[in-house]
Amino acid sequence: MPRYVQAQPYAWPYNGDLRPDNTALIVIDMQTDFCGIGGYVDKMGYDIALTRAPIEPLKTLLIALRSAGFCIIHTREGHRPDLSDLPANKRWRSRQIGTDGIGIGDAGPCGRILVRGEPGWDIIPELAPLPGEPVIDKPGKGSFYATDLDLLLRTRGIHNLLLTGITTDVCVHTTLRDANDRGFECLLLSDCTAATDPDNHQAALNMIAMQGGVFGAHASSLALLQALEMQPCTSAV
Ligand code: C5J
Repeated sequence: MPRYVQAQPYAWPYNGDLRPDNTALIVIDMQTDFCGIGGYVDKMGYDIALTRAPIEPLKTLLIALRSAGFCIIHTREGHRPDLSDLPANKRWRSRQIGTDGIGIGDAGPCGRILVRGEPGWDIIPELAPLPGEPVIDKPGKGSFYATDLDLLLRTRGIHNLLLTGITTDVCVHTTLRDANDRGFECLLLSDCTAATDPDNHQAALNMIAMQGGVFGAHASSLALLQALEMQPCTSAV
């Protein structure tokens, strides 16, 4: 039985029962559009050093959890090339930042922003999914909306989710809240997530821990690996 994770505000999960057959790692939207040069976040004028910060901790975490046989699921936010799954509100809102009126679906430095098949939409090479790891293509911020993620998790008997990726305050939090409502125990790994605004990242962590852990818990990836009695290792063996 693994030791408890020293999570805020309480040990997680309540029974300490974290196993490859009941726990999945979800890596959310580690796409060029959110953390690469010329991607959507870069084009909006945010500092991509912030959204790139989870890359190294995630690489280490993936090596450990893959070698232990945990279920790894990746997500990508994006839309069909004909934009038939891009709601008008999402499109016009995305066009409000900057002076060029360019937003989701429009041409940017890495191709059409958040459009499936475009260079900016794909997952960054450093964190590329391995063959057999499911990739959920989602049109929304949440990973459950209009996807088969819930079905995949329940079919595998997953009860616990380790949430990582970007951005903490948007797609990660939307997924966390929805997962919690669906009955999944959620642990967000704080160093494996990031936001375009560090205060929002911290606020997103605070929101998880309020009311005694209303949405779940958060901890560092190191605390998780220690609780699983795994050594952090920076290269695959
Ligand atoms: C955003 C995301 N921020 N992956 N998407 O629009 O958080």
